[in-house]
Amino acid sequence: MSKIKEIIIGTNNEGKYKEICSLLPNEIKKYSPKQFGILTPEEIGTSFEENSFIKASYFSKKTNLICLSDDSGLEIDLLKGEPGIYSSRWSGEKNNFNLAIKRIFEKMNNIKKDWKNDNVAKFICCLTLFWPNGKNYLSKGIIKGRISTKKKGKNGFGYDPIFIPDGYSKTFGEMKSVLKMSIDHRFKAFRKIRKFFI
Ligand code: ITT
Repeated sequence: MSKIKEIIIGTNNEGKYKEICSLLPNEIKKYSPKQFGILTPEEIGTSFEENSFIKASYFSKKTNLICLSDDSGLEIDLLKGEPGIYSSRWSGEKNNFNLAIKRIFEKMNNIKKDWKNDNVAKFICCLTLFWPNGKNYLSKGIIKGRISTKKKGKNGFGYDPIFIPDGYSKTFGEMKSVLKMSIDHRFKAFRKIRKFFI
């Protein structure tokens, strides 16, 4: 198997782009959709797998490059899995995560008064590698944890300030990014496709 030497990282989310870049070996040439002026396609799938595949095949076909795409999100048990595949859409057109987090707190408070010590959540990431000849490979990673009652920390992006992974007392937003990136859903999904790069 010949190892991948150049790739388009199929995301327009800066936080995800940075994480994926640091998971990939330094020597691989990395492109972003921004460099080609390509927007993310509409995510019309009904699962992380479908949306991840939609993005990878789209960016690969547009650029004739191998694409690695990411579809991810936060599932909260108390909210029956919401926001799930709509995690990005909950932040609105302007990617306002203060708004998305407020909505989460409101919904959780409405369902249960004291959810502080008793709530379960997980981050999910589905990565798709798509080659211009149509070959593709999907891999999924999950990290379990709980929702913090307050936003904490300024590191990371998106829902990081409210997610506390199992085994830790800090949110992803309070953790050093190298620690988050060595345990999270994206890292777990990446482990299974590392062989294509190294
Ligand atoms: P692309 O489709 O262009 O990749 P997006 O932001 O729309 O960008 P998704 O559809 O996969 O990406 O949405 C996933 C959302 O879930 C994303 O907006 C993040 O805010 C959130 N999310 C995913 N992984 C996260 C992480 O590691 N930390 C915090 N939030 C995360």
